[in-house]
Amino acid sequence: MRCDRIWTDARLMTLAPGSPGLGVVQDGVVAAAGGRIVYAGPRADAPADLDAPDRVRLDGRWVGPGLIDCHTHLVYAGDRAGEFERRLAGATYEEIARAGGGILSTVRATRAATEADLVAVTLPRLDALLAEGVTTVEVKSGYGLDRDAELRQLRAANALARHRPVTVHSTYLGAHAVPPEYAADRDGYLDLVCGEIIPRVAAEGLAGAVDVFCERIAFTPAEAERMFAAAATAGLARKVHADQLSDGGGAALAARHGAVSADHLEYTNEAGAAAMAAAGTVAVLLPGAFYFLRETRVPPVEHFRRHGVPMAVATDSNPGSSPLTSLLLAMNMAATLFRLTVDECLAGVTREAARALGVLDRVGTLEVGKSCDLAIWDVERPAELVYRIGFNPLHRRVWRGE
Ligand code: DI6
Ligand code: FE
Repeated sequence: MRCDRIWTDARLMTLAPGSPGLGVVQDGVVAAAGGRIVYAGPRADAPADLDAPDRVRLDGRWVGPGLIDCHTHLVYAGDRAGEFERRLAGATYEEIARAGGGILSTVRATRAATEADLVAVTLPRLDALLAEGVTTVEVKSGYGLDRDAELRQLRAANALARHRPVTVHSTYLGAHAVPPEYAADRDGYLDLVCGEIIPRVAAEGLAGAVDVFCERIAFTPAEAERMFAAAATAGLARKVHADQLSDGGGAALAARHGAVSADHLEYTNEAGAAAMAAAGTVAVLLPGAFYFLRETRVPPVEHFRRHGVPMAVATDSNPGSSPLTSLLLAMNMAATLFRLTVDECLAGVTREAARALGVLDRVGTLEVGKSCDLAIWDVERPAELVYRIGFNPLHRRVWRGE
């Protein structure tokens, strides 16, 4: 079998569904043709005629799927370091948000930026993720809030893939906050989002999903339902920022609307977890926000396990509640703060993150037919990727076979 490139002498974590743990292969080979995996498995089982002009010996290094950051707000302008200082002096995140700071302060800066400005300020953040082996990233809008600024933010997100070798999935989060000009007319804002922006985002192919921040300081479940109905009509997937600061029934809401994921979930109750399991909704855990807001209530990981809810882990990279651009550190926090196992963390930034984006058929595991997106690690054991803090053992990142 003729292919483009073969990696040999590798230890694999295939993450293939059905294989136990990480799907480890001790003496493994990966072969790529046309950017896709044509073989990943034991050397002993490889096709005898496997051949390629380019053979890379990995000297026993570990090879896993490229990492997937399935929840970020990477595109924004301005910064919130001053707000951080106010929080250090005693103000709370909710107080700052209610006083017109928080998300709305980033909205002011983002509205003033051009698409090119947004791309330029985002690339260093994206590069930090890529340097740790990220090959797929989700990016939400939600800092424009008016039609043109939201569309601009989504265009900037999609443009990132023209500047760097990475797959970008964008999500429309018009329901991040009520914009100031609609403060006295929430229904008017929903009319704009549902009647105009969601159909336009779908028609122009600017995003594949709609997300709603369902919370006391953001949107009610009834408001979220309106937006999910519009998203479904437009053929877009649904996602929810659910139960982050209070139990608003967000997990059950996500399940009822067939959401691909519900994210945060610190305050989710057991019925919500059961509903998610039945609906196949992925729990996206965001320990960076938990850490940075100094939350004390941890997501109900035990309920997710018991009911069989798939768990992903992401950075939630954003200027207000999680200024984090390290998926390796997110894994360490998921283990240390939420008590996820090493295998759960590693599956959470690969296979389950792909599931949370609805793209498990294309990425997230080392399986034939998938995009050849690899992270090659200089570690002795996969556990080191979760255990170390502030250390980057990436040897090489491969995106679509290159
Ligand atoms: N939940 C969060 O933690 C972020 N957005 C959201 O819906 C916060 C975003 C920000 O503070 O800028
Ligand atoms: Fe978020």
